Amino acid sequence: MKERRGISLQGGAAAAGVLLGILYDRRESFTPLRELAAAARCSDAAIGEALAELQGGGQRFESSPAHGVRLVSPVRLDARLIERKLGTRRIGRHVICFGEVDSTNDVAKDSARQAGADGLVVLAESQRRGRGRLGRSWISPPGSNVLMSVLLIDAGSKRPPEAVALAAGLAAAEGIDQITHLACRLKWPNDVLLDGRKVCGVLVELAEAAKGRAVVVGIGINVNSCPPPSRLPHPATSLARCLGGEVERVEIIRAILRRLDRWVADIQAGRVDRLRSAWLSRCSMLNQRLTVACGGRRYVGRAIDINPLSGLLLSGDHGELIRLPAETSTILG
Ligand code: BT5
Repeated sequence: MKERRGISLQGGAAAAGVLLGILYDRRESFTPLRELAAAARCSDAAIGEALAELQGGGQRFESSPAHGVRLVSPVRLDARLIERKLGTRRIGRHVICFGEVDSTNDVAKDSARQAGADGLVVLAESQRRGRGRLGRSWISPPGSNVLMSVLLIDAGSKRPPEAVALAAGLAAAEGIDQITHLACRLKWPNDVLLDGRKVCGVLVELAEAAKGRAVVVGIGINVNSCPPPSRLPHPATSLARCLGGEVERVEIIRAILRRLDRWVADIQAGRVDRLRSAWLSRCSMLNQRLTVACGGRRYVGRAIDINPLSGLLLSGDHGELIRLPAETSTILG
């Protein structure tokens, strides 16, 4: 490390994270290399090394001899961009981004026994075996969407994963709305909808931690693309389709992690009332007549309550109360 006028000059490797943040903030326009070196407080040579490191990690740049360089959108996900200005207490203390994995939920599960893994966030540009609930698959074209898992380790906690699943769907809806100004709705148990079409799904699974139990919260969001209708039984949409243009993922991910951090803290403290009312304010299912599949059977009735801890409560045709758990229920209509 060299010193110039009292400012510490960073070497190429250390500068890459700083440089990435600067280029991300200025991604709308080109920045001359000289200006980048001054902003990143490093030498011109270190800028060259840092750009090469970022390119090796999959970032793409556009460069012009007259105007400098800029990042090409959508920016490849990088832990340094997600962690920057995150400001959460628990979630996102560690972030890892992969090119391709089988499933981000599997990576998070495999990390559950490691010390200090609580709050880990795993992201991938694509999944070979992305999954939904009950053996279904999650399909996502590579390099364009959010495929994310959050690991929560709670020694001895009796907290039901259902509450975390509702919190994750709500956090996704809130984070998307905050950044895009769209208006996401929620469909019990785990779908986020835009214009009545699925834009995001949540899969919560349990894992063994070194002490007690871990919960893995998987969130898949169609940001810039969604699977073709021929591959899905129900219509889906993407944020880009709703907004009419390509969308960056970094701010959306950060906004979701912040909301999830808050809701998980509430659940941890045994406060689920606010979660319940915020969730219900985005859901139009109460008082509707629903058909629900659960455990190989079909149930029909009017939805009279949705509770983060106990699930959906239906009033059957003969006045009987039917309680259905989030984990194993699917709304058929
Ligand atoms: C879900 O299950 O919606 C949970 C999806 C969770 C995906 C994330 S991605 C990161 C993490 N790692 C994983 O491996 N999974 C999680 P479910 O309610 O069972 O819905 C699955 C159904 O949604 C499928 O059977 C398809 O019909 C449909 N589907 C699949 N891909 C979709 C997509 N991209 N958009 C909309 N619908 C989709």
